Amino acid sequence: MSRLKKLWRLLPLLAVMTFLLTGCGDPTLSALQPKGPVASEQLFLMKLSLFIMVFVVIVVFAIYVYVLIRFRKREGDNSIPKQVEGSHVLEIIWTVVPILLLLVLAVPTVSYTFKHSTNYNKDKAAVHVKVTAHQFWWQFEYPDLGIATAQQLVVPKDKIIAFELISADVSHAFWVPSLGGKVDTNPGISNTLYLQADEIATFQGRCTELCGASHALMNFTVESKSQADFDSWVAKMKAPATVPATAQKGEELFKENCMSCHAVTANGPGVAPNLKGFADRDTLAGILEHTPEKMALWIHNPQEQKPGNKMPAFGKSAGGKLDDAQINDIVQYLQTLK
Ligand code: HEC
Ligand SMILES: [Cu+2]
Repeated sequence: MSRLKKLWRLLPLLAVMTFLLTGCGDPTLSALQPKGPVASEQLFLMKLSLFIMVFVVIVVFAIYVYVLIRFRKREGDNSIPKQVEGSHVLEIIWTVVPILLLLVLAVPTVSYTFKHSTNYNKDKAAVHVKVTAHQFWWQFEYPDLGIATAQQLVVPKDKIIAFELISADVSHAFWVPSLGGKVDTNPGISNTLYLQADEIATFQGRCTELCGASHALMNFTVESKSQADFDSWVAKMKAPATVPATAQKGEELFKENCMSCHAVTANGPGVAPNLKGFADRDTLAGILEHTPEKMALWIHNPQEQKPGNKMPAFGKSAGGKLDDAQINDIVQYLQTLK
């Protein structure tokens, strides 16, 4: 078989690899497509170390191949090659070159590490957000603004967002690949982090510490807005909700069944996601589509959607006490929570 034909047989493998590797680039969930200064600087460090490593591999292999060919044993040649043991010149070269490469790597790495751990939590110009991780949802409080939301963090573009991160139960980790990070959230110890978004967009976030049955479903989103849109979002969160007459039956049922955990005011107690502004969110529980059908499915039996979460089932067939009509009334009410 000709060499070309053999190579040809590798084509399907190459095609599969291309598909797999190009799949790594969801632009809302990729550290390789940074959308803010912290993520860009972290990507720069990744590239720098990668380039240095590739450079070393290429140089070492080139010398290796050259020496193999140039100094190979030729037929009839029985002479002993020149001995270089203890050569000062060689030893200095292979000591100094790695030291220089490590310095090139170390100086920006150390300086960015210190820069990225700057604590902006006392900075008046930054937006302060207290993140509390729960099995399996994220609570975002804005202590200076007196509001709280869940699953969908809203931030103004081009502003430093100073986070204080903590966990209400086990260890989790907070990561928004497009903006930078990540950092652990631990019970009893608060960590800090700052991020900034350069674009008006929605980014995805993940929990990156195995924290229980639904760890892989503990997703959240980050929505960056212009300062004006952010301000009007804050005003909306603070404004009291108006419930239209069509949703009053749902409101009654909500007060009876859900109010013990969920708030619908600017700021909630934090046992469960604050549902003020819920109607304007893009996701439900961080993982489901924000549609009336999925809301009914969630209320019917949240355990089916997110095993092990702390919300009980309400649907009659799942052991709860609400029938489908009642659940639909509640869903109608939820959709008015602007
Ligand atoms: C025992 C406390 C508790 C009660 C009672 C409760 N929930 Fe929940 N609910 C939770 C918790 C905890 C979560 C977060 C689940 C997760 O994602 O891990 C949640 C999540 C939700 C979400 C998704 C919120 C988001 O940010 O996307 C909705 C919607 C919701 N509940 C509606 C209701 C409704 C409607 C009722 C009443 C019929 C209700 N809940 C009763 C604890 C409760
Ligand atoms: Cu987690």
